Amino acid sequence: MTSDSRSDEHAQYDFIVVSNRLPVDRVIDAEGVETWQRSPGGLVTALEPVMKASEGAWVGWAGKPDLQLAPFTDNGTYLVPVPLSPGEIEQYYEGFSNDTLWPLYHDVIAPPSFHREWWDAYVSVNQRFADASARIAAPGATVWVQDYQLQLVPKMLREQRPDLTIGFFNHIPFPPYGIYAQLPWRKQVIEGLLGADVIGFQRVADAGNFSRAVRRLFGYATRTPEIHVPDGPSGHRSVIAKAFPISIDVASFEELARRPDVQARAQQIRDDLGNPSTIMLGVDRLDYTKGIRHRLKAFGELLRDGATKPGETVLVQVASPSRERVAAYMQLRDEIELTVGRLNGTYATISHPVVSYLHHGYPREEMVALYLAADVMLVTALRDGMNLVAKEYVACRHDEDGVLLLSEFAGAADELKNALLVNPHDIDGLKESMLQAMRMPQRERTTRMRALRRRLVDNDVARWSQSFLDTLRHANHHSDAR
Ligand code: GDG
Repeated sequence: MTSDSRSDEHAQYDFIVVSNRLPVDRVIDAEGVETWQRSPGGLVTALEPVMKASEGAWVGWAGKPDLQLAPFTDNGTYLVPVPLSPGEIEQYYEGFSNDTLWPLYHDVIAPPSFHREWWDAYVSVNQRFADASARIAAPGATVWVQDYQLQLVPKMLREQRPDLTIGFFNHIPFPPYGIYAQLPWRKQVIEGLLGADVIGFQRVADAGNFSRAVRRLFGYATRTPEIHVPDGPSGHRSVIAKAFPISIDVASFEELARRPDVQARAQQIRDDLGNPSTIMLGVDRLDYTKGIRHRLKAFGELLRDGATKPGETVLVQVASPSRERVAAYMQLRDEIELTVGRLNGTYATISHPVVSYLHHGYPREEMVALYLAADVMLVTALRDGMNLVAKEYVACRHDEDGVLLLSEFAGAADELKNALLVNPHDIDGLKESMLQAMRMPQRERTTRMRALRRRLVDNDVARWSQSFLDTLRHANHHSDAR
């Protein structure tokens, strides 16, 4: 999709989404002409119907440093690029967002770095996003802010525009107080979030952690899901903190999985791997939260023990490149690639690798073909807000076959109870579950997959955005009535 037209500078919108990244990527074609391509992310798909119905606007960074771009309309949505300098990308994005908040919110699996200059950049970039949103919001508009990079925006917006209805959704976990309390700016972040009318989380436990942090740090009264925030000399506002588990566009994944060319590709993948009895698959951004090392360790031990052998089982691991300028990610890549090299060096034969490791991003069709080719899907995250890969695997398996092995530390485990739930820290347990998955009788595979699919179909991404926005609408009426 390319940009349609430039729009006028004084346009005002009733519905605005604010996220770190705009839903489009800038591409320069062979003739050097600049166009915009819709990024394939879940959020874009989730909000597409809502954006279309409301002729909404989207505020976000265009993904390249120092781009000063005028707002433009793309496919019916008004896009407002927020510029970031190279220094801000380093301090606000790679620094505070991805090296302070990300590890802190994922149970300090990696040590978070706390730097005051990074915080200063986070504050000033959040202010820029808030200002850009306030400028284009019509009186009484609804603004939906997304994710941990922008936690201060709700309060900043409310200060400028008390007429707005403000929602916030946190895509990653919210940690227990004992961990959250490490953050030197713990009070400012919570004050930032409490500027919203509704704060959405992935799991009930995340919403609970947030409400507890509010009680501990501010002593505000809470009555689940409401938090009473003092407002004005004697009154208070009520803020809702509640779980809205995100999902995927189930029908579009299933449609791809039914396409004959995608099915042929799945067969081709199986053939190319030498038609082993079991193909195990991992699909993750290369991130230390995803438990890739744990899964490699367990698989390596199964090979060492002789519980499975090359030619019989192969592990395909797609590790898509991510945050490559952050030190912890460079180190993780080295460790994983060393481990994969050792496993193949020790156990593979010329005709049979034991791990097929792919450090690439792939088109969605190829991902779906991989899901169809995989007998066992490994989702072993040490901590994960939701994990959409688990849901995508289930959506693709219209043949009601395949086994999902799912970490209980991924948000998806709250819903996908018919998966084989695992504690990835327990390597023996992980090995047993892998073997159980490899040997599971057809009938049990079908019973489990059928139940998983029922659950997923009931709760797809349209339902997620609808229920969040319904709650937001209702929350606002509630305050009006006071
Ligand atoms: C955050 C939270 C939460 C991956 N590699 C390729 C590719 N992907 C796609 C997957 C999936 C998405 O990226 C990853 O989503 P996850 O949910 O698994 O994980 P995060 O990126 O960490 O997302 C997470 C999510 O936000 C939503 O709220 O669930 O907990 O951490 O859709 O398929 N897609 C393509 N090629 C790849 O190589 N096309």
